[in-house]
Amino acid sequence: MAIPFNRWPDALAARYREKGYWAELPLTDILTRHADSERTAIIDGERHISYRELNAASSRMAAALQRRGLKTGDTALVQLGNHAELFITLFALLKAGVAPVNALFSHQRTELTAYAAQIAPRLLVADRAHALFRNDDFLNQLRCDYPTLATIALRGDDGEYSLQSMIDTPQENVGTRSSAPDEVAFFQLSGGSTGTPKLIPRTHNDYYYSIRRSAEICRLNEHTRFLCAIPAAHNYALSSPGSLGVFYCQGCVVLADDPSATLCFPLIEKHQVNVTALVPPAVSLWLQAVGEENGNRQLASLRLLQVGGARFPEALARRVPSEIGCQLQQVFGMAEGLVNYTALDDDDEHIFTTQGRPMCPDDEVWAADENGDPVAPGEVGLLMTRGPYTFRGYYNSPEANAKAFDADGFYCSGDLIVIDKDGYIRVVGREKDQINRGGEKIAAEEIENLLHRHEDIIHAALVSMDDELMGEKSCAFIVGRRPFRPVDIRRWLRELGVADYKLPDKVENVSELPLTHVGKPDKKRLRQLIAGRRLSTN
Ligand code: AMP
Ligand code: DBH
Repeated sequence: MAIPFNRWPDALAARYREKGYWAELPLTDILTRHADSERTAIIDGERHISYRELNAASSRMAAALQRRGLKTGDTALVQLGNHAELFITLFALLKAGVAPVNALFSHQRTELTAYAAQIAPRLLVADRAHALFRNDDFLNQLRCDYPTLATIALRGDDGEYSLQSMIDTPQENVGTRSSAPDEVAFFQLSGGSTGTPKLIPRTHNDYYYSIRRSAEICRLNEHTRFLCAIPAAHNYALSSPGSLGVFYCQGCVVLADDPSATLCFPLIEKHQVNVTALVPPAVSLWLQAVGEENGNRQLASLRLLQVGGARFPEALARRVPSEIGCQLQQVFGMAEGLVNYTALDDDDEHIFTTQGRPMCPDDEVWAADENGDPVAPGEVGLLMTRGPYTFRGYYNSPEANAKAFDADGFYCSGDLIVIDKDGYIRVVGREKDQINRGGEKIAAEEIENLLHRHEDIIHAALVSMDDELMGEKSCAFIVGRRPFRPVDIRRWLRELGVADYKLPDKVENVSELPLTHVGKPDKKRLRQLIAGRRLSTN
């Protein structure tokens, strides 16, 4: 059975097909088009995996899954870090027609439970190295909650759940059964601004277009050697053009656990990496490191540095070409779809001061005022968009969709933008209740809900505060029956099982929260308070 999702209206779908954006191919084509290639697809530590091996390994796993009863239209919850198994699993699932949610490795019990609740997975793929899977407690809970969970596969397990044996065991070829190109291939994660993390259905057709077009704009080819040092499952790292864009062009993906200079610089030198993608705080650290001994020399092979995920200050942007010694590209994207790039041959002013232009001629993007009408040219407004790879609705979320879309199907991302006369976009702010912590998004409401579960917390509000390195950090204002130390708050949230990046960086005890005239916490006022006080970080 196909997974239900909000489809594009027929007229637009016909247009996207006619223009060749929707190529009617499954995402597995990214790999199978190179099925016989001996070129290296992935370098993961000491392992070099060729396209032929990657294809064969994912086919064995797909066959094993089909033998265990998984079928087209089923869903999977996957949590793997930056390892080859993430891609083997992704292609295996696509070949078997099973749609995964690829949770980030930093996610914990709260996030995984919320994703599982939405998709009722038939398969779990996870890593014994992750704290949640060191023992079987969480597995047993999932088993209990989802009696239809057919299979569990764990990286690092040599017992009955072994992912490795599923990948390695020869299988009779049962033929692939990927879902149809205009159906859901997998779910992408939204950064969110509401209480529960939302899922974004992505079809083969729309996602494959976004990958092909991104690879074209970034001029990838079979000589591309891409360092993937940010979370590989994230939309940016996966598709802008990311690892999938590199595979499409038969290049090589070098995997790293994190974007630290100490880890990445030697990898860049050793594997002659020529493209990578970072978030702004990582660039700051790289700029610092190149000033130190030999840093720049190790980066000699690097040609293109992409920066996205959060606002990249112009002052830092200007330093990239001279200090890191490569071209800069700004990327402004969202897991919901729309991606903007500065072009490689844009002039410096556009590259340093804008977040680029929409990648597709049929991306419709405009800025709306508070009444939903277009603002005057050059004025600030809310980003509204629709197009051939921008989703039409969160999975199973009619209420959220009623708020996030206008009557014509334009998605409002919550970003405040200015569009210049040439169509270049500048991100100047945000109107969604979200904190962008160096590219990692925190939905304030999700954390506030967890805080409110504490019996001694009467009221809580999470707001952003400026931070030199991260761009933004989070501050929790607490009205409590007693004062709370930051460690108390963080421990409470950790016990509830939430990703570390969502833990408040600062905690402020207050006797009451300022309210807006409609009685909601006045977050603007709270942000001013924290900026004004400049209290020492705790
Ligand atoms: P997500 O919904 O988690 O995929 O996050 C997408 C959001 O990240 C966008 O709506 C922006 O708020 C933010 N973002 C991504 N790239 C940039 C960028 N280059 N500059 C500023 N904000 C960005
Ligand atoms: O932040 C993002 O979500 C993002 C940034 C750059 C993204 O999804 C993308 C490019 O595709």
